Amino acid sequence: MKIDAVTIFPEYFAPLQLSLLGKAQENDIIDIAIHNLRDYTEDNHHSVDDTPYGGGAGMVMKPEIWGQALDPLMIPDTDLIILTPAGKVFDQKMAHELAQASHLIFACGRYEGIDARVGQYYAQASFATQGIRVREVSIGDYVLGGGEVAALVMIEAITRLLPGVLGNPESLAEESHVEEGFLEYPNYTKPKIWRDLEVPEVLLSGNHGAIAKWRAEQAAARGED
Ligand code: 6GU
Repeated sequence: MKIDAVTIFPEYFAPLQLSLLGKAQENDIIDIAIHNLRDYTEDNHHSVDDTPYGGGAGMVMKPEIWGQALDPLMIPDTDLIILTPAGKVFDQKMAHELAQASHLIFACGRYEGIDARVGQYYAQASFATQGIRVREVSIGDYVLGGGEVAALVMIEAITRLLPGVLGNPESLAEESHVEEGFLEYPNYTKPKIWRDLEVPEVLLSGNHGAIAKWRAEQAAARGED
């Protein structure tokens, strides 16, 4: 999978070099490129935003600069993800859909967002026929300073679903229960007693049937909260 992210703060993406994501890049399972939006400005001040038509607070990101940055990235079979608190809320189902993609572009807006014509432009039929899709996505019902952290969240959730990214594919299989609406059961490891708190007896029993039943009950009880 190829991933591009366009941002005015490339440094936000430093954590992508860590852990499983760093390994997945070394192993060529994913290819991530971060692009600095300011590199596409042509004025002396490298300005990326301007005042909103119609008035109001805040600034809006200029469409020409986004066009310059995005045009060269727009190859056939691309999902352009525009990060905005007004978008469709990202969930595990969308993570699975996007894990099927061959190329994702994350457009990280700041200020009051990106001029609405940017999404409108790439959603036109001439792009759609090349397999270019546009989605506005939010990661939840709260407001962040910009799309960078949201892009990181999505990249982590999506790429860990790709074959070869997780060290242990069984943890993915077990997780599918979470996605079916069952929440996970509580987990314990050694020691058996920690600060007077004991591991539930059934987990020490070696009775796999009883353990599975207990875990299902616990998971269901967690789901009731
Ligand atoms: Cl994608 N962007 C911003 N600025 N705030 C958000 C968000 C995105 N998702 C939730 N809150």
